[in-house]
Amino acid sequence: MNQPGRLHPISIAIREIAAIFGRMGFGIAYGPELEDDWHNFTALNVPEDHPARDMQDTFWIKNQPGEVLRTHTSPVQIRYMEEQMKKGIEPPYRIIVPGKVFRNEATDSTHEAQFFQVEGLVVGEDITLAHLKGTFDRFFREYFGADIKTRFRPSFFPFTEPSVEVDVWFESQQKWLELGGAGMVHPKVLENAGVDSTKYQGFAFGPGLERIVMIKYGIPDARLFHSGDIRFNYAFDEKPV
Ligand code: 2U9
Repeated sequence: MNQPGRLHPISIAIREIAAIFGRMGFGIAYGPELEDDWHNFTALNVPEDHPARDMQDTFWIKNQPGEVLRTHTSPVQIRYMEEQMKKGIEPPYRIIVPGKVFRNEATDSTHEAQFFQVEGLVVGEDITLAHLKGTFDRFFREYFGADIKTRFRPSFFPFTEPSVEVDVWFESQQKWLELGGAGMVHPKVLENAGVDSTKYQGFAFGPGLERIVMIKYGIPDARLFHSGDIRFNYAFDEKPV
């Protein structure tokens, strides 16, 4: 029997998330999955001896020193700022960056060696952590429903200062779930991308996509996303492609 195709739930989520951020004035940016050391690590203030660079965490390319499968989508924001500044286009910038990322680690029900992130970046004058809080509240309310609330806990990332973990309260389950990190872009990172950090500030965020989609639909195992079983796709979208 001929069955029409269906969108993968990751594709559905990226479209929904892009639409929500689109209504808040965000554009969308893409970049290469094969990255160089500068865009994946150095420009993002990840030092030479940081464990993230370790062989255990990063897929390096054989006989190609300095080339990596990107470990996050953050290098795309660096490329975006570099390109805008080269063209003489100053902030404000507002982008989200959905894309596949790679980690050299053992897989289980909540970890895959490849997964998706939706990162975001806002750069402008007088941008504060309050703008980040407002943006997250609005996004999660639209994606999960009006009865959620968000809270920030202090955290650390080399590329943001201060850094926060973002929790979302689910009224129906009466619990907080950790949904990703965020923070104010480190001034060194703005400078590395050619942006004047004395004039502009920014916030950035980097949740993993599978976790958000698993919570929305109650999906029990992250490995289902990349199983290649077409019946999985039929569970999420009524409309043929
Ligand atoms: C630029 C500056 C700052 C992106 C960010 C996170 C916080 C974060 C991890 C969460 C779990 C990745 O999926 S994960 O392993 N990331 O929490 N990412 S802020 O910050 C940026 C990005 C680009 C130029």
